[in-house]
Amino acid sequence: MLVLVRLVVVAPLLILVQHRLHSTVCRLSALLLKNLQTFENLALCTGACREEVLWVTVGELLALALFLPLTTPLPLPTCSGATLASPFSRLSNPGQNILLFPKQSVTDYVILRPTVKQALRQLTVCLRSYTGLQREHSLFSLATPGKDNAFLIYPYPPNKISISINQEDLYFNVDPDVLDWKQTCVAWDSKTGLLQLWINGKRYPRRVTASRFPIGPQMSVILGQEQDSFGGKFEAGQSFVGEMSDVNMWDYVLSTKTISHYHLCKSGNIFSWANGTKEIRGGVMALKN
Ligand SMILES: [Ca+2]
Repeated sequence: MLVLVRLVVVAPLLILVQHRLHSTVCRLSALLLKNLQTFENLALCTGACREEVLWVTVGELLALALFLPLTTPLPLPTCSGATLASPFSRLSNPGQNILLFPKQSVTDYVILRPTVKQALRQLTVCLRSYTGLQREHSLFSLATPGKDNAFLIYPYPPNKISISINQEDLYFNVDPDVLDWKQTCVAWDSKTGLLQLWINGKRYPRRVTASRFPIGPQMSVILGQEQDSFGGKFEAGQSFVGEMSDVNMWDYVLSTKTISHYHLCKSGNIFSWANGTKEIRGGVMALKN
């Protein structure tokens, strides 16, 4: 009788448990491999973004522990909620603002107040923008007293962009625009003059500026308009019309690995989109995702 019970009840139970354990170990290995990318994200993320990645990972591990059938793979968690297929088409973290510049004007703009105590020997600026503009326009205008184009990001759609450093204009040929969110990053090092431009994580051929002067520390940073004097003298034909988000500034050069990462969600150390002061002028609207 005991043998029969063992054969009919215990043996199948043991086989089932073994199978489950084996299956779980396999899935755990697969999950860890899949999440190498996630952990890489984690290293780049801070604040709410970091929590989001952590919670999704914890959720997946809990699901495994409870033997939930994972017949379809869980989506790869990201900082922005974007899928890997179109990493730059989605928006920023939930709760962060998008600025809408609704019309061509000289009155709609946003002043940023970066924390800069000494002249910048290095600078990286990243931002996301979404516009249907087919004319030239300012994406990011940083003026210092006496230098209206101390650091200027100025696209000429569809496939050219000018970066100005201390009044020196350098032109980059870039891939033609598509009507979608676009991440633009520019980094400059005053010691070497090395100027780098990335659009959607792709770095274009690097340039070297003649200028080697540090920028600032006094500076006027404006989104939506192009300054021809310190804090003013705008032209409607250079204004930005569209949406902008995730403008961050660093007083050092970000690595290509960080910038080329699909889900850059690192906050700037001298201006952070999440926490920095943004002063809205005119008809600019702050919108949620
Ligand atoms: Ca100017």
